Amino acid sequence: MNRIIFALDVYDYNEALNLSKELSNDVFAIKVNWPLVMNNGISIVKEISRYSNVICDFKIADIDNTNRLITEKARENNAWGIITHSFTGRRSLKAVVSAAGDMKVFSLVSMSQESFIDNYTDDLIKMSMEENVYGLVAPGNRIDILRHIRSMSGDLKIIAPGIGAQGGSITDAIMAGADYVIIGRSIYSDPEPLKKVKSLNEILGDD
Ligand code: O7M
Repeated sequence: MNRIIFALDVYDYNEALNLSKELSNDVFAIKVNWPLVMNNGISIVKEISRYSNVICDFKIADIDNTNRLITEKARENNAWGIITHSFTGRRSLKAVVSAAGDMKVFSLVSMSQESFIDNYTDDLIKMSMEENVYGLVAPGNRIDILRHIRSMSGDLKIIAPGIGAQGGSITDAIMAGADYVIIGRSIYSDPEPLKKVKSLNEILGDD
């Protein structure tokens, strides 16, 4: 089982495709964020989906109708999952879940940096569970918060950024309850990204 979600935060088309092909067998999913989509268009999601599960990290944070329009575009382009904010409230979250169809919806309930969202994390978890999301985004570098979120979130999958470049430890995050860790710079800035992924998988005891 692979527990790494690779954060493909690059601009360049060829670099993105080459990294996707190279790493796809050794990661659980590839997370695509605005920098890549802004430079290449949404169709890059479909292209990468030929190699790996793709999670569209669009951190959707708008009214219900706009959330629906964004979610539909990710779905049309074969995304496996989509990440949405939840602080915008139930109506907005419902719109994402309903437009997502078979796509997995991950709701962000706490960030890897301190933010005002920290004041509402418990409410956001409860609402996300009531709205039947598939998983939550929780900080892998703020271990007490991650542990608390794990304790409140039942069977929901937790995906956790903040490992490596932001100071978090991959083993601490998994021990605190993350199902998957999101890792970007520590992999794509390494001179040998595949070797790096394999060594992280070894630390986790994953092949
Ligand atoms: O490993 P890094 O620090 O290079 O990359 C971390 C990735 O996780 C990067 O794509 C961020 O946008 C994302 N992320 C955070 O770093 N912190 C958060 O609180 C939330 C996310 C995220 O993935 O949200 C879904």
